[in-house]
Amino acid sequence: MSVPLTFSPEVAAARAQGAPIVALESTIITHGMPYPQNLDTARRVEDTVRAGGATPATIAVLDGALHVGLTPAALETLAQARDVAKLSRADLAVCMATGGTGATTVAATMIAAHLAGIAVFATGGIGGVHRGSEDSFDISADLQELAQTPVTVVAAGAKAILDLPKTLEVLETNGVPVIAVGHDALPAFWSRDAGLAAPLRLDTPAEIAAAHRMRGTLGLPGGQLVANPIPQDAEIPAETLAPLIEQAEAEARVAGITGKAVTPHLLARLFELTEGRTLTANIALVLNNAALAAEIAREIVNQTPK
Ligand code: PSU
Ligand code: MN
Repeated sequence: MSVPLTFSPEVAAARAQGAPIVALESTIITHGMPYPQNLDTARRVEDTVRAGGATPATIAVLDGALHVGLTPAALETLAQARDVAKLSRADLAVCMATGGTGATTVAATMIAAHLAGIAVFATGGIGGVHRGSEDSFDISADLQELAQTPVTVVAAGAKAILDLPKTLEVLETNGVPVIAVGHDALPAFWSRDAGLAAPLRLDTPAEIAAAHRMRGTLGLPGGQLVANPIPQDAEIPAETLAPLIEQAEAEARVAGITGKAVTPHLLARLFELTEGRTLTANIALVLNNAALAAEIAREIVNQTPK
């Protein structure tokens, strides 16, 4: 049985030509940003990929079908939908088998991208090891996915709401290269510098593409995490955010919020506590990542012998 993927006309055309494609996730649309900024951002991210010479493929499950590339109408419907499921590796098959609708996280988007032969994926920030994980065991399935699925994920580092040193340790244990772009420090989503050294540094899309291809040549499973610092004029310094993150975390603990609800809850609370500054920064960094991902996707196509 072949894998049931539904391609948008734009993505189908790019595949037929062997043109560069960039996968995009949909949880950031349904659970990461409020309407209407989510729809506006999703469209601008797609346009940024196109302006960079690649084709955007936003991924989601609609009525049981795994879509790779959404039509403008489907994107709009998803951005306005309520109670959409948040799909990670564990949930994807159940949602499809039961005709459900759901947004894909980094993990589920990587699975779909790989099935569709897409090498590069742009997002905001990956999930990771949550603070207090020694008690909650809350470690995002995104980390396991990076260990096993060969897709290069461009993010602005890991979200500052996470335990970043532990997140780096888990990635290292699982053989995932964490590559900061043009920068020695690990970027922390809303801030350019997490106060930690990045394990690896590369300075050009061509080098990142070559490293992606070399992993394939070596037969190594898993992808790469490309940590692209937020543009300077959009960043919120880590010191400004630290006390607000502590507050949001403490409130979530008291309210008994656990599991998949944690990340969306913290993002929404930080939006309130910063009067929208985290959202403005989030939009800027996603656009920045989409532009870099398009360049990497083009390099991979250029470097691959015909
Ligand atoms: N990046 C954002 N906002 C988000 C996410 C990423 O800017 O909402 C989503 C991604 O889909 C990521 C998920 O995979 O949060 C992680 O969720 P969890 O910690 O439950 O694994
Ligand atoms: Mn989690």
